[in-house]
Amino acid sequence: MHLHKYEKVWLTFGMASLVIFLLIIGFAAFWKGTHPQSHLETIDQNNVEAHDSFKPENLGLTEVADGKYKVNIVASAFNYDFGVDKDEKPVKTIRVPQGSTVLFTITSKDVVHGFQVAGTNVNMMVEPGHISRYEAVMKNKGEFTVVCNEYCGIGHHQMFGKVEVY
Ligand SMILES: [Cu+2]
Repeated sequence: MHLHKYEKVWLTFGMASLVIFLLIIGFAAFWKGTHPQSHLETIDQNNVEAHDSFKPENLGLTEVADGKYKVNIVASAFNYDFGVDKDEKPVKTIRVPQGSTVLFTITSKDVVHGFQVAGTNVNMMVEPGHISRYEAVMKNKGEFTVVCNEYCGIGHHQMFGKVEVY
């Protein structure tokens, strides 16, 4: 089989870059122990309440300092648990002022879920046995829908919530 000179050059370049990239990933993962940031913290998925952040009374929105908030959430099929309000009703909307910094901390009790606040930078994979965190500055006013973007079963489309920036 005859290969044109430029074709050979291009093939060699392609193969060589593939090998180089695989070596870099292998080195980072196996020698350096580099993993996605949000996967550093592990948790027992069958006993998430044992972790301070996921105790029922600590779920939902808390103001930690002026303009700084944290939101703790437990995801499960097919619900986001943002805690309960003062009437013991499940919270579905998180309200924060514009410009505030919000740290979202979330874990899953069962299967892989997603946590995306559509229209913002918040977009996490939520894995059982791991804690996912993401801190975001809520720059824009509006109502943002929280959606699960990892197909998690029959009621997947029922997993939602809302973040309201006022
Ligand atoms: Cu889902």
